[in-house]
Amino acid sequence: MTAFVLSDARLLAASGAVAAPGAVAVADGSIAWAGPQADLPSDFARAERVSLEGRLLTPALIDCHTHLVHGGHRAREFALRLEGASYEQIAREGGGIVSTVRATRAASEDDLVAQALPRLDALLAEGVATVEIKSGYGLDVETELRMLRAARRLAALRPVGVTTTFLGAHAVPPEYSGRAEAYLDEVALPALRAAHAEGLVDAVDAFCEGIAFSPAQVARVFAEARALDLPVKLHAEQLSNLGGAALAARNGALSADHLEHLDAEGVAAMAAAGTVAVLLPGAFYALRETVVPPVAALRAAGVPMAVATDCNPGTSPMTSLLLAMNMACTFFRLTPAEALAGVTVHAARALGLSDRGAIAAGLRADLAAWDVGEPAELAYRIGFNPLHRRWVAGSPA
Ligand code: DI6
Ligand code: FE
Repeated sequence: MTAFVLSDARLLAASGAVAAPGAVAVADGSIAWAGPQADLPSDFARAERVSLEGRLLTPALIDCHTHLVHGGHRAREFALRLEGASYEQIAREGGGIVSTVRATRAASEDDLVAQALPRLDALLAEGVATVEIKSGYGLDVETELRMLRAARRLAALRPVGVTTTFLGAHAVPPEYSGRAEAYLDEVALPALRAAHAEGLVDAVDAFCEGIAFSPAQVARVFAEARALDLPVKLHAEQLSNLGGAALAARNGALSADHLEHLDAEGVAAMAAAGTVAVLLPGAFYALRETVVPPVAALRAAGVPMAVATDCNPGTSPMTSLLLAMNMACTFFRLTPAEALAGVTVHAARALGLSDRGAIAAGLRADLAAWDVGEPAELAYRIGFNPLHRRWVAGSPA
């Protein structure tokens, strides 16, 4: 057994309380014990010690909603939006998602990996140890699979856990314009089956919106996911209210994401199903939205809230999960403690991962030590990275 003890930490317990001095014993990549240092079991008395000299120790962060793998960028569209064009207008005129689809189809798997790596490195530098990555910029069978293969390769190139999400129902590509059903039948659903057969899919997502797929079309994607025994999640209520979150909840979704236009019925359905609300303040900010997700209602109903970057080239070109935490507090009125839970324990749940997201015996030793005194400092600062060190499955990274 290779064991070591991280000692002299300010230890963020699962309850949100801070034990100081606290210690964590790590054995074979997992947390063997965590608690007040004075209570460290004698079995670990002779293990190697690494003093954290009073630093805050939290679970490593989890970015539970990204489109990290994609070709190109959309800086020109950014400029157009600043001149007054709306996101929906640009999408209807053949820009938006479709322009990233062109760049992604033109990219080889190596290109996609090379373009994604700097974005991944930016996340890891801030203490992230698990990243969810979606497909959805291929919109043809071959490119959807290529994106997912690139995502899997990233996990082999860096110390990070990657979960993949199939998002073939992200947009209707130009060659199927006005024929969303045919696109599902001929491309998205066959691509999902092929990707699943290759072991490339951990979950299935869709974009439920007027400019994307209707609830009835999303239901078809969910039915296919269920047939393959894959969990589902949904981009819901981002730009309008189509009842997507309730549909997701009825399908036992892990999460419903965005939720700016979520209504009381959607909140109740999510609470009843235990579906996590993934808040994406980067997209809210970049689109200069004014309607905020109903955070008070979600909180009152006991819906777990996660926070993620939504890193994507169109609506959230953001690679800082700490900034997403800050924005979730400032724009959406999360407390700093809720923001931290949103990128740890609730983010793990949004991915269906029960082996990480907290500091507790038996979980993966994915840990982050910070040069801060109290947890609230992580969400409070803007554009400052206080990470001291990260451990992924017990290895310093
Ligand atoms: N909602 C979003 O904010 C992104 N995808 C989605 O379903 C936007 C993707 C893009 O504009 O490229
Ligand atoms: Fe997204």
